[in-house]
Amino acid sequence: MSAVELHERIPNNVSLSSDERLRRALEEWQPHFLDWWREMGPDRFQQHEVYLRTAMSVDASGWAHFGYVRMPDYRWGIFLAEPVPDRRIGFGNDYGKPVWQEVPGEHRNALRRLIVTQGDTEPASVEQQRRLGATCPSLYDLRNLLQVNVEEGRHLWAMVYLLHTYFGRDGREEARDLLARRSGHPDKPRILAAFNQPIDDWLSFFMFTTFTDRDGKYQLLALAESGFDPLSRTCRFMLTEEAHHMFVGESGVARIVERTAGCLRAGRDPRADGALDLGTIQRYLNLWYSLSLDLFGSEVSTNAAQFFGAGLKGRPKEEERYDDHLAVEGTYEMDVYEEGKCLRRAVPLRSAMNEVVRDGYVEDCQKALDRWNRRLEGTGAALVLPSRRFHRHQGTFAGHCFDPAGREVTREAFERQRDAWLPSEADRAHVRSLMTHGVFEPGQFASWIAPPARGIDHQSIDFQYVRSNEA
Ligand code: BYC
Repeated sequence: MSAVELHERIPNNVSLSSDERLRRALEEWQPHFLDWWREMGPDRFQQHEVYLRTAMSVDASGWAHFGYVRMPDYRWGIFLAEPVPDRRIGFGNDYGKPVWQEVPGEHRNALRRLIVTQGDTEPASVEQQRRLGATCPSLYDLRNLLQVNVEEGRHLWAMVYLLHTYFGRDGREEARDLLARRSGHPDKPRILAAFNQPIDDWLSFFMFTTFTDRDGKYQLLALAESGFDPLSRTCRFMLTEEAHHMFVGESGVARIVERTAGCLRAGRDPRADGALDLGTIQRYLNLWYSLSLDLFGSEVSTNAAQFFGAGLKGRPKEEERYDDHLAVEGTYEMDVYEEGKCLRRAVPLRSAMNEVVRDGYVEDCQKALDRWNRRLEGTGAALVLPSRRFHRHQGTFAGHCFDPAGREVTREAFERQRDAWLPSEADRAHVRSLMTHGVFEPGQFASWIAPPARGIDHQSIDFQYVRSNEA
């Protein structure tokens, strides 16, 4: 294992200093990244000192270092998890053969596409969230937002490293394009639909980091299984950072719910108390959960079958959870929309891989909801996950309308009920009215969110997590 080169212009543990061409190519990309960061990264706080964690090594313990950093000085670097000795391909047609250290020619296009799609989501999310700082509910939350943002920047570096190292000129072009597309832009949008949606309030941010970052976790787990070892090692390290993003989302919604529950228990109207009502929370949940379900692709997918067969993208925890790693013969039961109705049918397993991964995700989301609902005990109210058929734009249910319980409805009925099921203009206006300004006093919190149980890195809740550099 090569040592961590922390003091290089690009911190890394991939021996960049011994590969002159690659180092130069990445150093050429770096100023473009910084330009993009200045233009599209977090608005307003670039000169502030932020109490951030920075990756310093890839050891399971103690890889993170906390300290004040101005975001443009953040040490974005290239970190791969330790190689697993004698690692073998864990699934698909090449099952049991040694993993690849170079890109096999026949899989080049498919791998490039997977890496570009993954890479595209990282800067997209930074773009989506760029204006949130100004309306933060506390310094603690502002710091968490900015932490998530710098780490998404690092995840972009991770994918750009793979593109530059293994895909030659095409890879360098793709790396440039990753900085050229823009979330929500009519002519040069980001690749996946959820990453073109605006995130302009904190309820959306916490729902996004709960549900969309959780898709990230599942996709990274699937790519961590890849027979292309550099991709696997890159994703394994990214997963260590992803956990904090989901914590930010899930604990953020939990704190909102706690505040709402407090009002309900006291017999007060949350809205009148400057908190969020449960209906609005449910509608935002419905939106971000359904958008995130789309990110798993079609239920029946030849792409997914090809990725699995080729050994490029497996199932999360392939070795621990499954016995049959070839998946040539089995079938998978799922709901599909065929012959004008929903029916359950057995789909050849390889073609069902997107649904297999989505099923794990749905189960995981339900656990997050159960934790939120514990905060609502005694109020008689609860949040629910809508049916996976509801409000879908990819896959078998796209183009058909379902209510949140999963019953098919006409388009007219859906449109009539839309404001009861998805955030309405009035909801958005209400949410915005609660979030007109930021709360920048240490230890103070906006009226619509409870304080967290504890601070970051053993610091107190009223710690100055972000400070202007004159302070
Ligand atoms: N939007 O067989 P299909 C994260 C396209 S999040 C738009 O259904 P496939 C993060 C698809 O590209 C994780 N287009 O799907 C989170 C294909 O296009 P072509 C990101 C979509 O290919 C928060 C066509 O529909 N990582 O890390 O099996 C913050 C039919 O394809 C969508 C990855 O996604 C959509 N939702 O699966 C920051 C992993 N869905 O070929 C970061 C890499 C499908 O007809 N990507 N399409 O032009 C993949 O594994 C696959 O591309 C997908 C789609 C799972 C996304």
